[in-house]
Amino acid sequence: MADCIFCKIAAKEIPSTPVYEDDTVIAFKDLEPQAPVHVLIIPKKHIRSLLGLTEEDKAVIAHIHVDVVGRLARELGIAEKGFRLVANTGEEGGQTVGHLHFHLLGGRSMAWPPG
Ligand code: DGP
Repeated sequence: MADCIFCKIAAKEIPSTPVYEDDTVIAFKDLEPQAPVHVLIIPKKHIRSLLGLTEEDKAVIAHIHVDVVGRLARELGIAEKGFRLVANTGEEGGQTVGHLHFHLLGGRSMAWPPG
């Protein structure tokens, strides 16, 4: 999608610090980290949010959860103590970038409820 910043990151049109990439997914460091480890995991395909998912997206969403999250958590050293995976959705959910992304946060104790 032309004006989507995360599509541009996936296409390498703007720089990022990738920590994982394959044919359908890229993960990169968040520009405004909220924890010692804070990466964003995105499908390369433009999907506006969790509410934009269709049947054809099941494979990439499963891939992210089954293969990518655990692998990254282990590689980034946050698997043992634990981490948080968040998909802010819509205005009241705190979503500011309209391309589906999962925040993987760790390296400190997380509070609940979130702000
Ligand atoms: P959310 O508020 O859930 O939509 O999260 C968007 C996140 O994206 C926020 O933590 C900051 C991050 N972000 C925004 N623009 C960029 C960018 O150009 N590069 C990187 N690496 N992260 C970005």
